[in-house]
Amino acid sequence: MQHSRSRERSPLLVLGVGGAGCRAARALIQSGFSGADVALADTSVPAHVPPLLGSETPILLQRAEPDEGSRDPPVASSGCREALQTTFARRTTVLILAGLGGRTANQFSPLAAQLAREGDALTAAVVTLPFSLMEGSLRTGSASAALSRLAAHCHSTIVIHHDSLLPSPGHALPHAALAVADDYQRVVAEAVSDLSEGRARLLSERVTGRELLENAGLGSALVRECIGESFVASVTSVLASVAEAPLMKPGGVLILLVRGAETPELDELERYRALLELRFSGERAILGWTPASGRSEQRSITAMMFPGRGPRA
Ligand SMILES: Nc1nc2c(ncn2[C@@H]2O[C@H](COP(=O)(O)OP(=O)(O)OP(=O)(O)O)[C@@H](O)[C@H]2O)c(=O)[nH]1
Ligand SMILES: [Mg+2]
Repeated sequence: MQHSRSRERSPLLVLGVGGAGCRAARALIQSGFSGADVALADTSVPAHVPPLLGSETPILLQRAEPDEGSRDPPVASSGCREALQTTFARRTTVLILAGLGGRTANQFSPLAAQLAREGDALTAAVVTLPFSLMEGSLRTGSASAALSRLAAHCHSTIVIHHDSLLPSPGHALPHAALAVADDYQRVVAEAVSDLSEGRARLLSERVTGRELLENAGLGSALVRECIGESFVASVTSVLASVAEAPLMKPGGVLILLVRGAETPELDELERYRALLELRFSGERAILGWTPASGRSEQRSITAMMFPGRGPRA
């Protein structure tokens, strides 16, 4: 199993779990994301994956005994637990990516979260939930059971619902929606890492991105590309979609993270903050941005909605 490696560890580890999770983790790196180590955990070693920067740690997940259904809690071999623990050692943040619904993702992402958290890392996950019509109720049901187990261990868990990306409910062609979901997962993972590593500048004083993630709980995300459109206009329309969904309760947090804005736009957004605070009084709405960097300069807004538990938890 994995043992200490000679090169220096990054405090941030991105862990892909299962087929879709591993693909998402690789896509993140391919998009130019840096400043993190990447580990790919799956029950089989992919046959011909081209090596990527030589910086990925493969972790072979093994079940200790055959499992019949997928609803049982994971029974992992001790070697596989050890491999995860070794990979998590001395990390300050572990970000788990997975497509819930798969047997591997369902079983091992909650375990990975548990071990990361026991290792004292800020533990966050960005996961997808299956298409309910196309993938069936068995898969959807097992995915939501896995989500509960996962969220119980994570400081923050952000869900991307595949269903919400279909042009209409029951739409028969999920391929385009899958591509959108891939993109969402990458953008949201970048936003989470910007928050956890202090790269995102928040317009709300007295709170850091890390503190937000430590208390966020379970939420969902919305990504909006801003092509040829002002950010304030986009923020306004994102807010309208958020307001339509009666999601936010007192104690909830809404984080809007803007990427790719120019300085005058940021000034405009800063002025917009007062309005935002008024609109969401009682809840915490936090606007922030990620300063321009070498990596993807896609103009986008990521809205992360953590509803909170309301007055009576
Ligand atoms: N966005 C996106 N989601 C995917 C993709 N492939 C699979 N998924 C989703 O992820 C879920 C899990 O699929 P996999 O990751 O292949 O499954 P696994 O975790 O490897 O589990 P097993 O292979 O069954 O052991 C599926 O139910 C889909 O909802 C993909 O390419 N993009
Ligand atoms: Mg698989």
